[in-house]
Amino acid sequence: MFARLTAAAVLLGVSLSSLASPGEHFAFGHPAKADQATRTLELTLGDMYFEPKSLTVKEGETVRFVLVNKGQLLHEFNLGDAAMHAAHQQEMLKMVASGMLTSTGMKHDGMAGMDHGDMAMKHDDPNSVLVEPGKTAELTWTFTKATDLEFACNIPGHYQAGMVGKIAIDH
Ligand SMILES: [Cu+2]
Repeated sequence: MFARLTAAAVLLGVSLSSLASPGEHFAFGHPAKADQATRTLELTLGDMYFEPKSLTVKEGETVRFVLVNKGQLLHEFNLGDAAMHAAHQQEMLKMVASGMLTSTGMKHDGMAGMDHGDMAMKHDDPNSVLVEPGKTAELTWTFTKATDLEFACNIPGHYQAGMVGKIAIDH
């Protein structure tokens, strides 16, 4: 009985942490509106690379990232530290295993009928955006604190194949 309750609590915790609200704040900053950005940076996402490979931003700066996928595969642009990326890779593995995430896109069929438990599988983290092949997506972020940040693609195997870059934050 105790084990079952603990398992339920763990599941609930996962579910809640995945239901990030748009106003959510992270240790290194928070999402912002595109028109609040003071700089636009364009990045190319390709099959297993980012170009450029590293970025420098200023502490307090709001950057609008324009993400152009020139590859044949679905890619992600995700802001976080190495531990956050490792955790997100586990979530994405589950999405692939469930058939919700394919190599070229996200399945939207059946999403409307999801019950609360399935909501944990939704890819809606405010620090992340998926970019389908040939498409462009945007993410605007305010960097509030200098940390060891990386931008990464956490689709299974991509980070390990080289889809990760460093973000240096100037004071
Ligand atoms: Cu990728």
